[in-house]
Amino acid sequence: MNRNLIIGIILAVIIGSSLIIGYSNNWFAQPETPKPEPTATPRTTPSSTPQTTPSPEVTSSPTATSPLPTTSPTATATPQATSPPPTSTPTAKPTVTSSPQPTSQATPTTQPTASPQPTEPSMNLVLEVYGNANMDDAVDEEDLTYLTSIINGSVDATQFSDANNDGTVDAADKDQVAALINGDASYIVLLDGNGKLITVSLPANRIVVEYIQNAEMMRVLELEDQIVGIDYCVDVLRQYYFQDSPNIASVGQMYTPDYEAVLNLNPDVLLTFSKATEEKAEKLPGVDVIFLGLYYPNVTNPEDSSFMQGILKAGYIFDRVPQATEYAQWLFNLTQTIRDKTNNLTAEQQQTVLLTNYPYTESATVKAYATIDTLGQVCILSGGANIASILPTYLNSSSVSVDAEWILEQDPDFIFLHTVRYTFSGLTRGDPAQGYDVSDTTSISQCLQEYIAQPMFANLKAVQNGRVYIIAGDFRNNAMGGVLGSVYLAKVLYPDLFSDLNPQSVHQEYITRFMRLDYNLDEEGVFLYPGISINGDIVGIPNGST
Ligand SMILES: [Ca+2]
Ligand SMILES: [Ca+2]
Repeated sequence: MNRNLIIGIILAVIIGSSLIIGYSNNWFAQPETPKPEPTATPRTTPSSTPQTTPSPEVTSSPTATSPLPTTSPTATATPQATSPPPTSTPTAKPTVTSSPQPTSQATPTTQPTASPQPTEPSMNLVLEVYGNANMDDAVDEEDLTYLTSIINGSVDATQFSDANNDGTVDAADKDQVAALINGDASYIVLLDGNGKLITVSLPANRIVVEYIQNAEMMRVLELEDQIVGIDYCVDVLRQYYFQDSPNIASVGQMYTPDYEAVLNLNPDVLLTFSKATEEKAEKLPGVDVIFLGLYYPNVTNPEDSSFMQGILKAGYIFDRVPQATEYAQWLFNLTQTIRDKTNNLTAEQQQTVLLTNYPYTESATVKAYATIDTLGQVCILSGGANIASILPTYLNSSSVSVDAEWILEQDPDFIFLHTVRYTFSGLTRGDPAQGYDVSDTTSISQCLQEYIAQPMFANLKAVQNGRVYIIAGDFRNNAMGGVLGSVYLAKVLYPDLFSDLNPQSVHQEYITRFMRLDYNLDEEGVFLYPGISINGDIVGIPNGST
C-alpha cells in the first residue's frame, strides 16, 4: 500500500512535469494542433474570453464526419463541478424592513418564541432559488413562515430570503414566494448552473432546447408541448423524442446557432447545453438564456451537485416541481444504491479503468476523462479506479491528455471508448453507429475490432481479456447525470457485486416511466458494445444481436 503510494507520487511528479511542459506547448503556444473534441463538451474557456470564436475546423481530417475540434485545453480546470456549490457566493444580505402592517398584525399569537427551525429537508441541499428563505430544498409555505420571522426580527435574513432581489426583506418577498408557490409569479430569481444570479420572466412557455440532455429533461418534466425549437442532434432523433409534435422547428447546430431562426420562434427560454451563455444572451434579446448546470453531476455529493440543483430549478422555472422532485429523488436513490456497494471496494478489488473517446481521428494523444466530466463521475460512481487519477490535474479537470506509451505503462483492466453520433456542431459520425436510432451492431463491431487490432495495444491486458467496450454518447450527454453510464459500467466491472442490478431495467425505466416513450430496449438501441448477458438476456444491444 505504502509502496504503491510512493510509486504513485513519483509517477505523478514525473507525469505532472511532462504534462505541464506538454500542454503549455500544445495548448497555449501551438494552436495549430487542435485537439479533436468528439463530444459536445461545455467550453472551458476562461471567462475573460467570451466563447464567441468558433472552433477551428480540422482540415486534415480524413473523414467527412470529423469530430468537433475545439481549442479548449483538456487539462484546464473547469471551476464548476467539484467546487463548492454557489450557495457560498458572497452576497450581501439584504436589509430587513419591519413592515408595520398586515404581517405583524396577522401573526402575533402564532409567533414562535425560539427561532423557527427549518424542518428536515427531504434532500440535503440548499435550493438556489430566491424565496427559499429557510435554505432547504424547496420554496414552500415554510418559507412564508420563515419570512415572517425575518421581518419581525426574530431570525436573520438568509442568502435566499430576498425573493424579489430588491435588497430588502419585507412583505413584498412574501408576495413573491406566495406567487412562486401558486405558479403565478411573473419572474423568478435564482443562481444558474454557473452560480450567476439571473432573473427569468415567467411563465416560460416557449422553450428552445440544445442537445439531448435538455430535450430529455423536458420530456422528464412533461414539457414536450412547450418545446418550439430543437437543435440538429435532437432534430435527427425527433421521431423518438417529439413524434407527436411535428411543428417543432430545428434551429440548426447550437454551437454557433442561427440566431435569426431562434428569434423567429419567439421563445421565452433557451436552455443551453454548454455553460457558455453570454454571447447567446447578447444575440437573443428578450430571451432568457439559461444554463441549468445539468452538465455537472457530482456523485460524491449527489444531492448538492449542480446537476441536481438544475433539475429542481427547472421544476420552479417551468412550474413542474412535483415531476422534478420525483425524478431527482429517483436518481439520488440510484446513486446511493450503487455507491453503498462501490464504496466498500478495497483498492485491490477495484478494477483499473481508462475512460476515453473513441479515436475518430488519428492523434498522438488520448484524452482520459477526469473528475469534473460526467464520465469521470461515471467512473467514480461505478467503482472503477481511473488510471488518470494519479495525474496532478485529475481532480480539477474534465480530462487529461495522455499518450499511448502511458496507457501501456498503466495497463488498465478495462477500457471504455465514448462515442458521439450527432455532435453539438451539427456533424454526424456514421461509425461506430450507436444510440436510440441504431439497432444493427455491424458498424460498432467492426470499429471495436479495428481498435483492438492496433499493434501498439496488442499487449494490453484489457485487449487480451476482451475488456474493451464502446459506450454510447448517452452515457455522458443524456439527462441522467452520469447515472446511466454508472449502472452499465458497474455491472461490467463488478458483475457479482451487482448481481441484482440490471442496467437495462434502469435504462428502460428512464425511457418508459420518466420520458414516457414507446421504446423497447429488447428490440432497439445500441448503447454498450459488446453487450453483456444477464440471465440469458442480452443487455446493451438488442436481443438476438452479437
Ligand atoms: Ca424553503
Ligand atoms: Ca425583497
